[in-house]
Amino acid sequence: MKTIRNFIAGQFGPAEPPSAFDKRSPVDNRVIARVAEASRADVDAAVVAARAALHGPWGQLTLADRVDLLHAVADEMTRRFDDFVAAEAEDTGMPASVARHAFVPRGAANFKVFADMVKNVPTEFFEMATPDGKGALNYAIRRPVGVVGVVCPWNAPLLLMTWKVAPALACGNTVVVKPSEETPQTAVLLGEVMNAVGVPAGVYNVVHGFGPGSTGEFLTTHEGVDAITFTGETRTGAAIMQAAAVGARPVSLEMGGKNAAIVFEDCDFAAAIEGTLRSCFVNTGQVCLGTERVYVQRGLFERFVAALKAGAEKLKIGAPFEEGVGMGPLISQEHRQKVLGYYQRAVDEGATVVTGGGVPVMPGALAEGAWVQPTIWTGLPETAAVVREEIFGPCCHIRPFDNEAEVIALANDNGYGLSSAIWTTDLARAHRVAARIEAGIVWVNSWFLRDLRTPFGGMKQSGIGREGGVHSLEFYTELKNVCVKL
Ligand code: NAD
Ligand code: 6OD
Repeated sequence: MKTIRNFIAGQFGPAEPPSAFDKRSPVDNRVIARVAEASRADVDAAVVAARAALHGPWGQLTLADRVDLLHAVADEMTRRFDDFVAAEAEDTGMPASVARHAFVPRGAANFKVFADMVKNVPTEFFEMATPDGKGALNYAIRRPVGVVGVVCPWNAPLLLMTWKVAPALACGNTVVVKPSEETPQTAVLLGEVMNAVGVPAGVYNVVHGFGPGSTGEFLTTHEGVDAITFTGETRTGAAIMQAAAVGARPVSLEMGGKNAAIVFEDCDFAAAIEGTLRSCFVNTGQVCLGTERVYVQRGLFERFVAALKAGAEKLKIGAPFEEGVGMGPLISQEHRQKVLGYYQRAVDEGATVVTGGGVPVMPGALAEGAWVQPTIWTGLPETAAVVREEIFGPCCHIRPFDNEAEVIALANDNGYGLSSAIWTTDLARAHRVAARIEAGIVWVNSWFLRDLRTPFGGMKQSGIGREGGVHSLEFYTELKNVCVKL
């Protein structure tokens, strides 16, 4: 049985850690690894190592050398592409094609994009008059925030971790990463990459474990952590915000969503179906930006429901490396219980189950995996639990609407505000609706089209702060003004 170890100060922890937990496969529920659980002392050692690197070899590198090293990280990740795909697929059960075409390449791209961005970031400069007539010059410089605690979820582990680690390092910080207990492997592989290309020890550290009373809490309450960046559930984010309040430390929170797709009668029908299918079912619906509420203009409703049903029923459910697989299992048995609980609740609240609603029959050992069927409901009121709450599974509710004002009100009537997709060929309408939707990201005639320079984050209970492009630099640096009297 392999051991997934902590990575502290450039060293991997012992093969037989004093405390460890099982990592099970989502595909068949087998134990695939033992994962070292970091103690408070391990977390302390990681933070001390990160601080030492910040003031030592990492802090002394020129910007150009730092940028070159981060490019080398991306290149080494690309060289070890298959290892990352295998680890990501084994941990999450996602189709290898999703890891291969979307999440792993993005992991490497994050390092290149943010390294290049810090090289080119402009600064402010102001000349000012002074009473003696000689004047003064003001210029702003950016400095790293310090040691950053990075707390990650399990749904796109490498992409979401590097989305934070890459800009943090590019800005000159050092990090202590707490991967999800469900997905420990790619963070450790990244440690191997860091060592291989010569990133100084202590710049990147990984501590495994759980949240409350464990590694997550030890890290976020550690007084040596200068800033915390988190992706995960909204109620976890609230707990982390409280932890960050001690010492008044900055937090960036990327949290849950209950995202709406809005389909107008004048849409490109094929594109709307293809995009909505992806946004509901890719990664088994475990994408924060995914769609769980679909509003379709009445004249198109029946046709749209029938086409989405047909698309969902065509998805091949299977293990990551099976030929043609379109949907994997959920992350765990525990998460499956939660999703199936919502499937039952939908029925209890009077839904019409258009398709799915249960567990697929899987062959052999796969029968033990965390499988669920892609599921579509209609006929529920907006007050129903599956219409209001984030499920994080492969499911959506579809409801008809009559006009623009009505659908804007429906889409906005939710506590979350992460993303939305609008499908229409009327560009004026697209701009009008996009401006009024309460979400941090609005796609028009697409979904999950990502330019890493753009602001990313949620409104309302979906997040605090924006990452992406220069917005990441705002979080990962302190901006200081220098005023020089001439
Ligand atoms: P989660 O909140 O359960 O866990 C996230 C991380 O926080 C894990 O590493 C966990 O161990 C840790 N944690 C839990 N409690 C903690 C505590 N009290 N203190 C410190 N750390 C703690 O989330 P999850 O189930 O891993 O991920 C799914 C959720 O993440 C969904 O709600 C999804 O919408 C959200 N998500 C949001 C985004 C986004 O960008 N907005 C992206 C991906 C996922
Ligand atoms: O593309 C990204 O940068 C990003 N943060 C994606 C989030 C996916 C959520 O599951």
